[in-house]
Formats: sequence, C-alpha cells, structure tokens
Amino acid sequence: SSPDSEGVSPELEKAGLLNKTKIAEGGRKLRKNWNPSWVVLVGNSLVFFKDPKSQNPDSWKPGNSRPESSVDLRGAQLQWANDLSSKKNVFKLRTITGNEFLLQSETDSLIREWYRTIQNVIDRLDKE
Ligand code: I3S
Repeated sequence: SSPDSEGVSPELEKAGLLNKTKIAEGGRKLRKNWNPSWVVLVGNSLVFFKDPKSQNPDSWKPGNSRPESSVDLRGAQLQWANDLSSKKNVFKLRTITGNEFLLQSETDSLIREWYRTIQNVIDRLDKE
C-alpha cells in the first residue's frame, strides 16, 4: 500500500475479474445467475463491483465507486466446488450469515491464487 493510505484505508490485497454467482442467501438457495464481477479483496472484506466501468484498480477506494455487494470474511468458509457447476475452476465461499457464492475463472493459476489469498485472510481472522 502507498504511504498515504497507511492507517487510513484498509490494505488492498488483490483485485481482478472473476465469474460470480450467488447461490444462497441466509441459507436459502437461490437460482444461479453467473456474471463477470470485478472482485476486490481489501482488509477483511471481499467486495464485488458489477459495472465493467468500475474495473479500474483505483475504483475500490471509498467514495470512488458503488460496490454491488460486500462479504465479511470473518468466520467464512472456502471450498473447491467443481461438483456444483459444469464450469471448471469453481470454488464456494460461504459467509457466517449463510450467504454462498461461487467464483470461477477459466485460468487455473488465477483461481488458485484467489483461493490461496482468500483462505489466508480467513485463517488470519480465525486467529484473532
Ligand atoms: O446448477 P445448475 O442449476 O445446473 O446451474 C445452471 C443454471 O443456473 C443455468 O441457468 P438456467 O437453468 O436458470 O437457465 C445457467 O445458465 C448455468 O450456467 C448453470 O450451470 P453452471 O454449470 O454453469 O454453473
């Protein structure tokens, strides 16, 4: 992070384009609706941006853009979920509140890196 942002904004860990669908809300199953999403891992949150025009590394900054939704990673669970989709490289993120998302990329290395980075944040929060 830049010296300016230290102590002001939470640290930007990762950002990129993934395919996303929400499959449950509060434990209640939802119909899949896959869409490309600009995903930003910042601090303890995974933030989703819908608008392709917000696919700018600066756009996650508070006040700069409107996130579609945001997920608190504290107590969240991550697991590979290729059984839940015909697509390859799918993992499931389940929040403590019972919201479930599938995230997917055609690029093996990219999805593995996302999985690892999100799991690291979850593990860090578990230890707090
Ligand atoms: O798990 P499902 O229900 O087979 O998921 C597929 C459906 O959601 C489908 O939409 P409709 O059945 O509402 O038309 C989507 O187009 C597919 O992408 C979903 O399956 P995949 O395997 O892509 O996750």
